[in-house]
Formats: sequence, structure tokens, C-alpha cells
Amino acid sequence: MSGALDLARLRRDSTRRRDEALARSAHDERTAAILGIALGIAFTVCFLTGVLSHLIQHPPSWFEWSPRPAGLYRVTQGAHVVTGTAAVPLLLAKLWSVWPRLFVALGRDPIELVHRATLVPLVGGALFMLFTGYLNVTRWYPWEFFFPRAHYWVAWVTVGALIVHIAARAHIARRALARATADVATPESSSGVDTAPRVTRRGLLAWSFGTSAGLVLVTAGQTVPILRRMVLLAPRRPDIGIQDLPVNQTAREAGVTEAAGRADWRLVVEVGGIEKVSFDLAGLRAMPQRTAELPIACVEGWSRSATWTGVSMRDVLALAGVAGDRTVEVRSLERNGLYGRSSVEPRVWRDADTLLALELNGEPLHLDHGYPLRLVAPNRPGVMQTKWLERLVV
Ligand SMILES: Nc1nc2c(c(=O)[nH]1)N[C@H]1C(S)=C(S)[C@@H](COP(=O)(O)O)O[C@H]1N2
Ligand SMILES: [Mo]
Repeated sequence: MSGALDLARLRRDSTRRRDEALARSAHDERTAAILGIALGIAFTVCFLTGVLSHLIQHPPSWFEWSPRPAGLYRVTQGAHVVTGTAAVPLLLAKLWSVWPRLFVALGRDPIELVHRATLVPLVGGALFMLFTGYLNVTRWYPWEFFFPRAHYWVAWVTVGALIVHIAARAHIARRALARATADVATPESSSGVDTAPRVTRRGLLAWSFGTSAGLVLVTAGQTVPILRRMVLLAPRRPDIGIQDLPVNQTAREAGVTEAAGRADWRLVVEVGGIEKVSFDLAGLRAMPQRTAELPIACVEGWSRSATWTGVSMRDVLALAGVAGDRTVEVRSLERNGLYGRSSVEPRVWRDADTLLALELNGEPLHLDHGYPLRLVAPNRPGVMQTKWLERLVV
């Protein structure tokens, strides 16, 4: 009997605390709406650029990605990583701000029921996306094969839940933004004992937008040259690396040191299962050389322009008699990795700047950059700029 009474009192107390929290500006609907809009913008840009990156890497038949302008992917993928980074403090602030709202009893309003149910995929998905994205940027892949698929599919779930969330809450946000409300903490509890300083709306927003902008400043330099000096958080500074370019995976890590250094290395062009022609290094160097300024734009957000010299891939394919409408797979000496192969569509290899590169920034390619031969094409994700080539398969 007395246990039941205690329970009732506990419930009354927690309800009172919840209502006091909700009356404070940092937890009110206006704060939730402002953070929600900022998050909505960040997630939308992040989602669209992410889907684009996925389409480029796994193109369905209807999708065509042009090799021009050469630096576009660098911008879209930079925006992907920057908006994802910016969203982290905004999401934390939003969750903290709306937390007391979870303890408001559920009524019978079907919209409210749907809204509550979609909070699970929304919050879970958003945390998962930002966390796995961050792990990928730091190149910590506890689950190498799992990451891209999970990151891609959970994105759709999260955005689906986000659309439902916006539909269910837009009217509340609009109302909260239209009404001018004071940014002051409401008088503290009537008991008068609670005198702890309170976070105001202005304080919370200043913290979240300030932290967000700060994070962007210290990471954007991995792709925006003038911010380069400010890169603190990005795991790789674009101006640090062999031959003035970062290395994502070294020859030793890829297990190709021996094979790439062999004197009898050849590039083989294979058409319909038949080895049509092969080239040694001297043969490739004797062909007309072309130089192009092209960026390596890694999916992890860093990018860096460099000067590449080599043979146009189309010249090599012409010597093998390959027709202009065939997709070509480039294969690396690296057999076991995820990035040992990539597809080069006709509109890409017909571009004269799609190079089988022999030199980087005026020097023979370093082993870690793909010696003896690597692919470098305009407007292409870094993961598809295959290093240590040994075979073109048509
Ligand atoms: N064979 C092979 N090619 C590869 C890779 C790899 O691991 N193996 N990494 C790719 C990735 S993820 C990037 S960003 C670029 C980096 O090129 P760099 O090391 O010359 O800067 O190479 C790409 N080519
Ligand atoms: Mo990459």
C-alpha cells in the first residue's frame, strides 16, 4: 500500500521536474525548431551528396557521371564530409534540448503516435550515420565490407524517418518560430531551493552553432586550400605526403611491393579473354605523353590537386583496337583489397586527360602512389583512381 503511494509521489515529482525543464527556453519548442531546421539542412546536403557518391561508384544503367568539370566530385564530397561534421554538435544539442519531451505521456493522437515511433529510426539512424562516417574518415574500419553498405542503407532509413518527422512536427515548429518568446529562464521551482544556473536558449544555440562552425573550420582545410593551415582534426593534411600528396594505402599495406618493383612488369590489354597487347615501361614512355592537373578526391573528404603525366588511356586502347563504346575494367597488382579494380566508362576513357600515369609532380610515380602505373581520371572518386595497374580488361 505504502509502496503504491511512493510510486505516485515519484511520478508526481518527475512530472514536475519535466514540466519545469520544458518551461525553460533551452528546452522549448522554439529551440527545438531552430536546431531542427539547421540539422535538416545539414542532413539534406549530406544525404544528397552521399547518394551522388554512391551512384558514381555503383552506377545504375540510367546514371551518367561526366568527367567534367574535373573538380566537381572534390566539391560534392567535401560538402558531404563538412555537413556531416557540422551536424554532430547540432544533433547532440537537439537531443539534449528535446530529451524532457520524451516523458510527456502519449495521447491518442495518431500523428503523435507515428511521430514517437519514428524517433527510434530517426535518432538511431542519425547517430549511426555520423558515428560510422566519422570512423571512416579516421580510416578505422572495424568492419571493412560492412561500412559502405550499412552507411548507405541506414541513410535511406534515416531520411525516411526524417521526412515523417518533419511532416509531423512542421506545424509546431512554424508556430514556435512565429511566436516571439523571451529567451529567459522561467522562475525556478516554487520550492525556492533550486538555484543552479540554467542553460538558456541563446547559450545552447551559441554553443552548438559555434562548435559546429569550429569543427568545419578545422576540417574543411583538408579540401579547401586556403584553410589548410587550420586543419587540426582531419586525419590527413593534404599537403603532407610523399611527392606532396597524401597516401591512403601504401604499397606495403597493399602487399604489392615485390610485384610492382619487378623488371618484367607489363601492362596487358585483354579483350574478350584474349591478351591483345602488352606494354613495358619503356614502351609506355615512348608513347606521346600528356600532362594534366587533376585532384585526388578521397571519399573521406580530403582532396589535393597534382600534376600527372602519362599516356592517355584512349591511346593505349586504340593500339589494342578497342571500340569507343566499351567499358574497360582496370585491374591492379593488388588482388585482395577493395580497391584493386575499377570500371572506366567510355565517356571517361575517351577524355584525353584520363591518364595511365607514370609521373607525379614531375617525378616518376612513387611506389606508394601506384608505381609503375596508375589510373588518374578527371572528376572521379579517389577509391576509383586505381594504383599499381597490371591489366586493362575489355
Ligand atoms: N590498388 C589500389 N588503388 C587505390 C587504393 C588502394 O587501396 N589500392 N586506394 C584508393 C584511394 S581510397 C585513394 S583516395 C587514392 C589515393 O591515392 P594516393 O595514395 O596516390 O594519394 O588511391 C586509390 N587507389
Ligand atoms: Mo580514398
